[in-house]
Amino acid sequence: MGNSMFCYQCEQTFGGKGCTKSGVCGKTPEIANLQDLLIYQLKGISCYVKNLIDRGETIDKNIVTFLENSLFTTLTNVNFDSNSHVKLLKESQKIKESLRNKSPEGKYPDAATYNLSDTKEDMLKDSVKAGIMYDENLDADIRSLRSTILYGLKGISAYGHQARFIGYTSEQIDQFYFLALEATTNDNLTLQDMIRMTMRTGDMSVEVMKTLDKANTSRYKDPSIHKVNVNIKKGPFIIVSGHDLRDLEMLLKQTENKGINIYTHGEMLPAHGYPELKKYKHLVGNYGSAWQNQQKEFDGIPGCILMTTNCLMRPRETYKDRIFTTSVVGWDGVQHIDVNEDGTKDFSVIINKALELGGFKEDEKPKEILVGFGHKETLSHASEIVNAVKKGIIRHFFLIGGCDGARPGRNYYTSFAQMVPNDCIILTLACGKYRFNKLDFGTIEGLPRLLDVGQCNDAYSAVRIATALADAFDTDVNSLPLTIILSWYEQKAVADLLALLSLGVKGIYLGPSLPAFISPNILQYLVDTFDIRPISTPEEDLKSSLKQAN
Ligand code: SF4
Ligand code: SF3
Repeated sequence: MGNSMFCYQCEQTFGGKGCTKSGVCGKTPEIANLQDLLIYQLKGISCYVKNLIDRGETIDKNIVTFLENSLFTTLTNVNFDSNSHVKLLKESQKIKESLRNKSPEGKYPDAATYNLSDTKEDMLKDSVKAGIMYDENLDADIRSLRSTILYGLKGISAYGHQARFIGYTSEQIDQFYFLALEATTNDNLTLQDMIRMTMRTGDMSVEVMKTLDKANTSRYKDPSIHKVNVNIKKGPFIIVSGHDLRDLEMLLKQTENKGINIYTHGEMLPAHGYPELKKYKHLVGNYGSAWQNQQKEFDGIPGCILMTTNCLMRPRETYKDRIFTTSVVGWDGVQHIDVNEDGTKDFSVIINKALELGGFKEDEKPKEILVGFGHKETLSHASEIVNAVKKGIIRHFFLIGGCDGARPGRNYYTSFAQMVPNDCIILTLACGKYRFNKLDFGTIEGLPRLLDVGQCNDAYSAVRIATALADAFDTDVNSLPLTIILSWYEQKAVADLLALLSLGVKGIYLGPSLPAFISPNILQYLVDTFDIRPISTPEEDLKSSLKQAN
């Protein structure tokens, strides 16, 4: 022990089975094992909290926040710093003890009765029993559903964290974290119970995305069409990556009139569509492409980068002094911006560093793309869209959503988008779009053929759009001329997938590979119940989705 680990939570997992020596993502066995133990602690805490919930007691919000932050910390590409993990582990033990004192006597699972060791070395030894594969006798399908629920919850925690930071929460989700985690330790639950809990995770994923949509659109107003320059401008700059709009807003405020340009990166691109963010003149554009190109694109740049959520990759030495993390994101040796008691953050170290680095020397010729097709904007064109479909001008819609992986040669989604016939509309969301969103897809009836709905959490917007269109055609979402192609990489995409399934959406094309944590029987269940289709080739899948529709 010490050098081994087991993690299979993301799509790039080693050999499509599990990372056992080190993470393909850069996660060391030490971090992986501390994460296992942290999750074990959260499960233990949840057993006590469930008891309190059952007795009608209210949960301390600090415990909810702690649990949400801890779950988010263990999401792929978020935190690689062992000190943050040890700190969270110690905190978890305090919380556990306080809950234990309030709980009735009884039989609790090992995760609840375990007491954290004092040193990191001993914690690492203990972590063996927290491993996913530790109980060799556990039924493979139960293990599969326990993992699916846990990963769905991790995705939910990321969205929940973002919404809470803006001041929006949902009582249902706050409770669900504990109920679901308790279920993953409960040996009395049957396969049927676990399937129900998995679908419930999907319901809660819809609920959290709805809460986050409310948070974002209340604070920053509904997104509307906006052009974004994807080339650079002269001058000092800070690049903001990740999903957290409030971090971006605070940084925009603190950099006003300082001669610093702010660029979005990756999943922050949709920020340009929000009126209350795009109003800042120094939010000048979007930098770089997909997250997996960051090491090359950040190499030696004369400015700073702020990582607000996933996806962080090992920073090269050429920019380690100018990349900063905040919230739950962390990397050993990379400067972290903490949040103050009142929710504010002080970004002056980044600002000073950006000024010192001097920035880009020249303007590049601007190149613009469009963003901002959230539910409100897109549905403001509903009657044109419906008429165009009725007249046969628009034949089909393709929603190409989800995350992009790091593997080179992942051309399926780009090829697919390029092959979509001219009389069809492509909707995009999340970060899977970066390999094709700068291509020109032209227009159809005055509407751009490529409409970007937003971040991965805007799957909620896509659902709103689909439901409204279904209503307009007097049918249901599954009968619309719409095909959903979902690319999954990390656990937010698991939450998104479960959300769509819980809404009864059928016939989703899922790729680039199937999750390693889905057992053959569970896959069969998903195929039988939801007609989930593993992707094949763009040609085949395009043909079958258009055929299906006719
Ligand atoms: Fe492997 Fe993904 Fe886990 Fe990283 S997060 S260790 S790449 S399965
Ligand atoms: Fe992407 Fe990391 Fe999933 Fe919002 S930024 S999604 S992978």
